[in-house]
Amino acid sequence: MTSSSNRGTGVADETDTQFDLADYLATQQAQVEAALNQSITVVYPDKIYEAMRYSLMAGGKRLRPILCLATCELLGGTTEMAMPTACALEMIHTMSLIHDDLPAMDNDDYRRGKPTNHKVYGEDIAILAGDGLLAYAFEFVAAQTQQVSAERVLQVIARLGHAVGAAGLVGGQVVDLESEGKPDVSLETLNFIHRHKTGALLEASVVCGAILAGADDSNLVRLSRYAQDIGLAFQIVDDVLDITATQEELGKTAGKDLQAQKATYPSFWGIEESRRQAQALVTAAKAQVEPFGDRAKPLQAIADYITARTH
Ligand code: GRG
Repeated sequence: MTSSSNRGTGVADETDTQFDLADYLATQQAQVEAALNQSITVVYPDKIYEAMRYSLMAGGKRLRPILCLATCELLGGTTEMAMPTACALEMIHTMSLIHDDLPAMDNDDYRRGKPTNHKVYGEDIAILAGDGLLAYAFEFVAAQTQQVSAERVLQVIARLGHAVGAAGLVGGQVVDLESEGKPDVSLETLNFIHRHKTGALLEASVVCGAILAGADDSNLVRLSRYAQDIGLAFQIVDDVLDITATQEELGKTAGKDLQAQKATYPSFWGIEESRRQAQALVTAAKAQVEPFGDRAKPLQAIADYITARTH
């Protein structure tokens, strides 16, 4: 029987129990860590594989893989179907962090509580470690995905490419670099930067999970809206934390935005209004997935976690 709360999504309610996010995240993180750990082995030339593993296995919340797994499962797919894509998303995210930290970009010394890749391996190897992870991410999806039709795998690969390139992360990073130090960056430009630099991969995480499970168009639209909202909320909270959290909490240099004279959401709205705007986006995101009923609880709890997080 389909309850009134999930009518139209094609997904039936299964549970009505309290959802324990901490437990869910710990379980999913452990599975992702294990899969990532197996994804890359060190062979000749050792240095590049070690550099790739150094950043990939340096911790991190694993939010993108978890979103992918949660969305695939929401629509009746399995962890096995989504894990290669989940790992690829983390490889892409990690490579973007390595390149973002380079002296030519954001120039940072710490990431995930450790010295950045170029501080350990040098700039040349750090660039190549990023390149290696990016290329391997696509190979990994194509070669490792099982129990999913070739057509869906192809759609996932296209979607990932779109999120990474000039229409996504790369485009967002370019506008971010161009805006640095400028006093007149508009809110529209700031939104463009973050919808691309941060939002595109978060959206791809959700959408790829949905594609793997065979989502229809209306569910893809609904889930995509959910992801866009949490993506922007995530960045607003990131900007607030850059001001309010310590380096120990963040695992990276705090106060970086002010130092680099970057336009941020708090610079437009102040801290309290930024928190309010992030909360409003999270509320909207949760409403998008409400029609899925209890099976949307992981996605709703992850949305709440985005505003509650301290790092
Ligand atoms: C993708 C080809 C290619 C090039 C990279 C450098 C660059 C182009 C883009 C920058 C992308 C970037 C670093 C965006 C910031 C996203 C963000 C908010 C990162 C922090 O994410 P968390 O908090 O980090 O999920 P953890 O460490 O928990 O995974």
